[in-house]
Amino acid sequence: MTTAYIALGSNLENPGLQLQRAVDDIDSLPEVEVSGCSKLYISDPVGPKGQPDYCNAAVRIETRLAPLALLDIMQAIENDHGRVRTVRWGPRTLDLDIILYGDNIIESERLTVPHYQMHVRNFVLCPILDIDPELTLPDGRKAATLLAEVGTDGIEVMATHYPWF
Ligand code: A4P
Ligand code: MG
Repeated sequence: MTTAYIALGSNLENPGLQLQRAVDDIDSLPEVEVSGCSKLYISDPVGPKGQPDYCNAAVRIETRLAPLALLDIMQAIENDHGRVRTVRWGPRTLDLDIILYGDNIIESERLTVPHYQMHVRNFVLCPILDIDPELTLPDGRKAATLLAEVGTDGIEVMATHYPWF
């Protein structure tokens, strides 16, 4: 089994409920067990201006799926939530990013792990630190140190314990 972290984001069509449904969808996969869930956050959009605020959260999972198989399943859940891919960093009903996959470093055409922006995004670092305050990246950097560098501007807790609604 491998422990992995998935970041969830949504800023369309009732984002908080989209994320809660997505956690349920991930937990109901036969190949995946959710072993931890963060608080629910609201955050200022990074990327194109004029898009709605985001809801963000993260889950820790235990899985036997290989990284690309996990990506395929996460993309299938995104598609189930009506995700349409248009503008890079543009609005979306559901975004599921693989943040960490064990201590693996993966650089392939379809997958970069650790996620290439995780160290500069408080809306990724805050949720994974809810689950694991001592979390360390494969290169030895502590997630808590990265969050202290990035700060917590533009992000607020919406709900503490899952289920959030
Ligand atoms: N891909 C590569 N590595 C990964 C990974 N670790 N996890 C590839 C998931 N996918 C990965 O992603 C494009 C391609 O990235 C995938 O086909 C996969 O093969 P996408 O989800 O289709 O496109 P995207 O999400 O628009 O692009 P990108 O660059 O992944 O955007 P991000 O980084 O996901 O950013 N602001 C706030 N406040 N909160 C947010 O959650 N999210 C974004 C999206 C922008 N601004 C935000 C937020
Ligand atoms: Mg994405």
